Amino acid sequence: MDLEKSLGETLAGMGTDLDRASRAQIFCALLRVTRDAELSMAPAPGGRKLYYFSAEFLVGRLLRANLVNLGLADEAERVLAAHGTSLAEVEDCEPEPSLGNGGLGRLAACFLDSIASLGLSGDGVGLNYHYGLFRQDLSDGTQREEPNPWIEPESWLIDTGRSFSVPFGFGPLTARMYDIAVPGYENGTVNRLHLFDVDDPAPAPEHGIDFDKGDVRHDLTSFLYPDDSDEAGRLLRVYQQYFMVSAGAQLILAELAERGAPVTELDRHVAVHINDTHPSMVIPELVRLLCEGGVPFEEAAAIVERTCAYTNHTILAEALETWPMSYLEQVAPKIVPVIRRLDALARERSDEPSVAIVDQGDVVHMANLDVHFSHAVNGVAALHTKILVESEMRPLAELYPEKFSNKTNGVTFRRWLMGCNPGLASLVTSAIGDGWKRDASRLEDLLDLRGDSAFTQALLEVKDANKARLAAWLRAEKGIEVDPGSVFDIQVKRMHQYKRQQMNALYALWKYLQIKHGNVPTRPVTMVFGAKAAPAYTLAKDTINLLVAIGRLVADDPEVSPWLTLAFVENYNVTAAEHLIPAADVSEQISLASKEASGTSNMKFMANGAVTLGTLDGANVEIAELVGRENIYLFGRSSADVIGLYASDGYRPWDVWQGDAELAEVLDMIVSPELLARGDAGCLARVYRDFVAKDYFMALLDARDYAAVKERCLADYEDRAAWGEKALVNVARSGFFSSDRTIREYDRDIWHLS
Ligand code: 26V
Repeated sequence: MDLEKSLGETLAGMGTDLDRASRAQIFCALLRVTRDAELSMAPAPGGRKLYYFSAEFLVGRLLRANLVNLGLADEAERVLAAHGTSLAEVEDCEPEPSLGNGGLGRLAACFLDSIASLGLSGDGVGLNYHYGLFRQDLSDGTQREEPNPWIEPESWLIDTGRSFSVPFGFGPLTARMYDIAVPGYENGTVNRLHLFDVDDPAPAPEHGIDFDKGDVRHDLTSFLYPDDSDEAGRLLRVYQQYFMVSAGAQLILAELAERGAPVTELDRHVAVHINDTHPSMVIPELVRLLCEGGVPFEEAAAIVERTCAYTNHTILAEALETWPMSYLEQVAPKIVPVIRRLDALARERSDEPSVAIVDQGDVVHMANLDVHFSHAVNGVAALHTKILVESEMRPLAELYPEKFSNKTNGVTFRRWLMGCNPGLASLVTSAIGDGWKRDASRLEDLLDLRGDSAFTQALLEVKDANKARLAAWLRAEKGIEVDPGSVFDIQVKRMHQYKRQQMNALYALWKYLQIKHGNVPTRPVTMVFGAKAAPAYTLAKDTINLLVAIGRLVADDPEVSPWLTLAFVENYNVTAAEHLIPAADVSEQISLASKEASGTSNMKFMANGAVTLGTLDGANVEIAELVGRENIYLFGRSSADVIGLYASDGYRPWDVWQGDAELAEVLDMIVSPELLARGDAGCLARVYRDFVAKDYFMALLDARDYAAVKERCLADYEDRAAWGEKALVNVARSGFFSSDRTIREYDRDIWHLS
């Protein structure tokens, strides 16, 4: 495509041209040109076709990613530069959808990119949330949630004109199908992300995210994860899930019919992937539809079992979904008898109560349903899969050993290196050629440059440039001042106790006291946080308040502020990540060992030359194996120790702080007059009480080791040449974490698409 010509014609149609158009007009024209080019491109040729069902697709902005994959990014930069602007300026006009919460949703987006880029036939299936998860407002130091509208008159959504009727208990509701094109990387194929929507969506609430949860016909697709603290909210989540899977299942069978195949051949032509338990009702829905098509029940169940596969993303009990049968009777009565019969079939296979689909209280265990009626089940990192098989899902893994496997997560290097870090991408290409763009494992060729001081110096210079760029972005977008000459230590992820942002907060307070006592660091340190808290998760919101208060305390103190900055980046999202990750020196991955299924920001930071400071948890274990102990900073109790402590109920936080005066002093700071003057008394008191009396995720247990290893890490940073080598080894070994590798494994072992 001649981009300049198409862009010129589109702008002419809008009554303007490249020299006169506003950035918003140029964005709009680029969107149209890209989207329309994609519409005319062929889908990946199929053998089997994959449908990847997920409640979340955290796609981020799409203009740059689309241009990269269409091979038009360089030309776009050239054309825009010739007219006095840049892709960075133009893409700032693109609203970012928040169709996801964290790693689960971002993984789904990376997977779609890799599936298309490998030329595989596979579409996403999800919901078109109009106001997303929420936009985070921190203007008064505590999180307030606001709607995040993102659908403008001109958007990436394509109205397919297709719709399906979803049989709810109250009657049928139409699901309209909108598509977003998913182009492969320079391979001419385009897959699709199907987002289902109601016919007549409700307008955004005026303030906050409170809305009428009973008005399902209009509000079903308003928000991702509506508040589930009351029954209406929980029912709405079930409505959302059934809406997604019923429409998706009908689409699958319609496309199967279009291919001229009988429904009994579903598994020969189709692979269905269930991303966590939110889409689990696709199993009974497909069985129901096959039975309607004349297939006997047991045969239908067997076909569906051969079609479906399930990924578990967490071992936290709170996230393993269960639904009272009474909810399903109200929302999706047609699948209730199907679930009861599937439960009976499962009981023929095992009489162990813990693996039943429907328990004695008539509650449906979605993960159990998934394992019984999928042919493949996987965890998302080696350690996570081991814990699933050996403890969390042991009875099921013993029943179906052949179903379980590991698929270590990955990320798309097209967004997370080529897109967000052009400086590093071109340095790498100048050193080893551009084969790594198609095969990230080629990044290992960089290892030959160990000991080449000119190259490590160039690598450090790229990092410095990215830090300066981030500092400018933080000032312009978030009103935050940081010193680009300081060490950038970054923790960005969902706010959760198991991820232990609160332990990092203790480090900040300890460092503050150290500096007050005259122990100033060799170089200033900038601690950066970004995180959204689930709206009903009080302690997570309290921790945000604590971090913001510490940021103020540090900034207000002229003895400390030259040496320490704590910046909390409001409304952390994919766009913020694309600015933060390329600029990080230290990547904070400090979850309590055994609790983080995988983590994926750890992989992105590594690929961008940050060094990990972390526990041996999730994919950190595999990162450590790849880079070697000298290129990662590890601390904390092992997963085996932690699992043992939970089993023996052997952890008492007060034993830790009562025996450690320095730690007790740091804890007292949380409720000191200085912090109370800068934070919310209720929030700070709750955080303090949780630390001293509960500390379920054992932050105090690891706090000393964490601080000691972090100090060693910061000291090592001063040997610039040695640090440059660490960064080099991290980039070079990151190729394993390409989602292309992950998707090849899913295809080889589970989907068999090609
Ligand atoms: C969490 C929440 C919290 C807010 C309210 C609604 C809700 C619903 C589901 C969940 C579970 C989130 C599961 C998740 O995101 N797991 C993450 O999956 C990543 C991709 O596999 C993995 O890297 C992370 O370790 C894991 O936490």
